[in-house]
Amino acid sequence: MRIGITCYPTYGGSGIVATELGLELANRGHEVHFITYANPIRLDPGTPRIHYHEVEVSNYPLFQYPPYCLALASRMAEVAERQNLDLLHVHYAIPHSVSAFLAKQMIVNRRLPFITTLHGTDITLVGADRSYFPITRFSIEQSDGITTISDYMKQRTVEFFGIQKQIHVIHNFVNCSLYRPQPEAQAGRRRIMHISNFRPVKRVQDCIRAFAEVRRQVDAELIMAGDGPERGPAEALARELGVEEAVVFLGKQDHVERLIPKAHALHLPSELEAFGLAALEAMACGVVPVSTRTGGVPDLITHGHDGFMEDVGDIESQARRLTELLTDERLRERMAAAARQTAVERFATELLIPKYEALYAQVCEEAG
Ligand code: GMT
Repeated sequence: MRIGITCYPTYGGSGIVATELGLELANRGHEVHFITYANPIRLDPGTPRIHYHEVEVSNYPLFQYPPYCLALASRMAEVAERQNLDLLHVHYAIPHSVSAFLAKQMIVNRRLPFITTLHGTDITLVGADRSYFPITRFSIEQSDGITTISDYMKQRTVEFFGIQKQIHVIHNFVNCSLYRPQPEAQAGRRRIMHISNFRPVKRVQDCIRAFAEVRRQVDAELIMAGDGPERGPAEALARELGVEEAVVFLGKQDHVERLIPKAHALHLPSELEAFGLAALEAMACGVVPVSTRTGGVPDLITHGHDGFMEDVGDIESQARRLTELLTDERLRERMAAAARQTAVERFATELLIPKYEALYAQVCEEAG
């Protein structure tokens, strides 16, 4: 098939999933056209059957806000015509599904179906905002196919937006050949890792507070990968709690599959996670996640078996779990093996990409 994919190309889980999906589809022989404002991260130029079409947004003195949504719609329609795309698949509802809807209307001589994948904050935060609620609901309803990444997200979308159409749950996936355990990388000090875009919803300061508790018993280090508005306050807190020597802020990272296997535990203390892709990537690497019991995380983690889930803000319990993992080698090894097994048996790319392919075939057939 010839598939157009649109996502937020910079750092963020939805863009990562969209990019990995495009790469996997291309591996399986499909022709994939990314239509975005920048080359997606994790996408190496020159990958066979992958094409990138940049959306240029020109400014004009009248525009206080340049209309990216319209430039994107124009580019989608143009690429769809020129490349004879079978469908568009947009990730993150706003504004991508609105642009796809417009592009579909612009194609006159045939039908161009589009699929919207809902990832999290597009529903829980942005879409819930009064100014975006009606257009979000409209564009989801107009989609020819709707998918989301966890049962929680499906329920939330139905309850909050009253969507009548079928919503397919296709969980996030991981390439288990790329993300794999590397015991030799774990040499040296005990290591906790956090990976996120450092937005308030990630509660990164809880990582620092829990780590300060862990440090009372274990000579561990904390690796903070990613960047965003909460990085400064987290750095200040590390200084305030006297643990700054043991906390490393790496900034944005492109190849987390090389980084994660170095850790002995992953800490994800988010307020809300629609799924928790970083936890899945860690599990595939045999790194046990300590997360919060929130949103779609229970779709992924079985508490006490392949990871731990504690209440949001319960730093004491989170620190206790992290300490257990760093000090009890048999527990860590048992849970690491179970985490890897969960990733391989339930969330491997080979299991989940065919679900997208089946949906593509279905919406194209329905479009005639
Ligand atoms: O918050 C992020 O990590 C970014 C955000 C996004 O939409 O780009 O991620 C969401 O999508 C990921 C991939 O499907 C999910 O694994 C994350 O749980 C979800 N984030 C939130 O719900 C906060």
